[in-house]
Parts: sequence; C-alpha cells; structure tokens
Amino acid sequence: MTDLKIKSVKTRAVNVPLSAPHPTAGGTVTSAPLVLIDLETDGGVTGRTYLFCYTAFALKPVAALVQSFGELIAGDALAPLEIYKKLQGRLRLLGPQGLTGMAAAGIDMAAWDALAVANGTPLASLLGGKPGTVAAYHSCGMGGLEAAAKDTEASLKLGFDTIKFKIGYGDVAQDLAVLKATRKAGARKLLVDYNQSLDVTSAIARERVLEEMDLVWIEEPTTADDYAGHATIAAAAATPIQIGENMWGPTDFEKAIAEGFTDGIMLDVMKIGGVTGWMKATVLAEIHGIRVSSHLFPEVSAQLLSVTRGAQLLEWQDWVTPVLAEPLIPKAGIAHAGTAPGCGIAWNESVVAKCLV
Ligand code: SMN
Ligand code: MG
Repeated sequence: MTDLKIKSVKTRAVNVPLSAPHPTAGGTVTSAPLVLIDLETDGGVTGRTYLFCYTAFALKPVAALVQSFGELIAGDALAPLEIYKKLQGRLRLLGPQGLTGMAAAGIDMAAWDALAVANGTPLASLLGGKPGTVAAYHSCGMGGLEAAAKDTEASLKLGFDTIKFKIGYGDVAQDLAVLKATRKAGARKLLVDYNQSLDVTSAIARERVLEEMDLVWIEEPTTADDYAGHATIAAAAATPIQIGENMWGPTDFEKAIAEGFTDGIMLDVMKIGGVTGWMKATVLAEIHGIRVSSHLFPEVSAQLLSVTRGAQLLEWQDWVTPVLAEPLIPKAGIAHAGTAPGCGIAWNESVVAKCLV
C-alpha cells in the first residue's frame, strides 16, 4: 500500500504521574507530559507516536503546533521524506528548533509508523533491516545515598546490569560516595549524567576523580550546545563523554563533529528530527565511527537502533509505560525491538482517559 493520503492528525495531551519523582542537576521531573498523536490516512491505517514535553506548560502549544502541521499536510501522500521536506521548508524563517521541531518530529514519527503499518512490517524492516536486540540501561535520578542503593536494587530486580545515575552534587566527593553506594548495592556497569551542570574546568577535575569507578560514560558534563567544551573535556578524559539528547536536528550533530567531538552520542528521536532526522544523523555517526545510543522513546528507538551501525545502548525507564498497550520492557537487560507492524504503539485507553489534560 503506497498510495495512501493523510486524512487528519489527532492529538491528545496527557500528564502521566511518575511512580517516583526524578531529580536531576537540571531540575526534577515529576510527571511525563506527553502529546499523543494519531495520524489517520484515507485507507484506514493510523500511525501513532508520542512527544515528551518535559514540562506540562509545553503540552498545549506543542499539541496545537502538531494540529496545525496536520492541517498543512492533509491530503498529501503518506511519504515521510516529502512531508519532512515540506515542514522543514515551512519552518525556514521561524526556525526548526524547540517546540516547532518537536511538533514536526511528531508528524514525522507518526507518518513513518503509518507507512510501516500500511506495509504490514515493523519500522526496522521498512527501513531495510529487521527488528533486533540492543543492550538497555535503567535510568535513575539524583536522590542521594539512600535512593542510590534503593534504585540499584530495583534496577537489578528488573534485570538490568547497566544503570545510569544523575549526579552533580555539591562536590565530587558526594558524587563519588553515591557511586560507591551503588557499587556496594551490586551495580556493575555504571553511567552518570551531569545534566549540563559543570563548567569545562570543573568537569575535567571531577572526571579525574571519577576515573576509579570505570564508568561506561559521563553524560552532558557541561552546557549541551558547548560542543567545543565537550570536545575539550573528552580530550582530557579517560572516561568516554556522551552528548546528544539536546541536539536539534542532524546539523547540530554536524556542528559537534566540526568542533572535534567524536565520543559517543545518545540521540533523542524527537529532538533530532524524528525517524528522518535520526537516519540523517546516523549516517554522520557511521562515517565518523561514533557509537550511537538512544534517549527516551524506547519503542521507536529500538526499531532505529536495529538499523543503526555502532548501536550501543538503549535508555529505559517506565515513564510512558502506563499509557501504552504494549510497552517495550527489556528482558534481562536486553531490549527486543517489537515485531508488530510499525513501532508497536497503541494506547492503553483507560489510562489515557485518566491522564487527559
Ligand atoms: C533526562 C531525560 C528526561 C528528563 C530529564 C532528564 C536525561 C536523561 O538527561 O538522559 O535521561
Ligand atoms: Mg541525559
């Protein structure tokens, strides 16, 4: 089925409570504010995806933008690359970052999902590969010593042997103490995330101290778009440095490479520009031999990591699980990309109804 046309795009804003607040050095996440998207075609096929809005006050404007884009593409062919080109063209003067970029990515992800569903294949197969497996890690917050031990035990119980903790406490001695507590509680492979809280000089100094922990990576030690700063930290560090969740489109990644950053990246499928943006960014990653991990969005990320050369790790937490009928849940620390058509996104309508904004 390749002659489908876009009929309409429906959005619903939901605010999903988290099982526990998620503190980071950049602020505490207390809920998952999501815009759910249903892109309907004239052939009865629906493409589905969601956008993660970080904060509830972004829900309504993002939903309204998705709605407007839906009106702009009504009647167009279900051809995601054409739709991407059209929306990027319309954003030339306004700019494709921030809320506009999120909304455009939502349309892109839903269009790719619809096309895969129309063809009866998982997204990975539509892209020329097949749904595979990728190691996953459990993402935990910054709740101090006690929470670190508890979160470790909970993560191990869920089958993860790789765990990420948000750090950036008052001094590096506290960072180290928390990491030692997680090791004592049984954590084996550890990642840390500073959520942009350090300057370049103190990031280099803290990394030196943390080297004894043999970390898998240190994420966003300094301001996200300071690519030269991250390249400087990476050059001085024995630990791999990880950035990427705040790259707005493949051109941001291109800028990071131009500034000399070639350690690992974790792409956020929404901020990088949807499935289309991911595919463009990962061409760059492959050319430059850069490992690729994912940020949030486990269902679609598992499909995309299945077709990504140098795929390293999938980030997982249970934030969106309640609104999904078939959420991706890693088994023994391994994420299996879904084999249902599309990305396997369907709504758990009774939970959605309770969380509607
Ligand atoms: C993160 C993601 C979502 C909300 C807050 C923080 C984070 C991560 O930086 O890497 O998980
Ligand atoms: Mg992060």
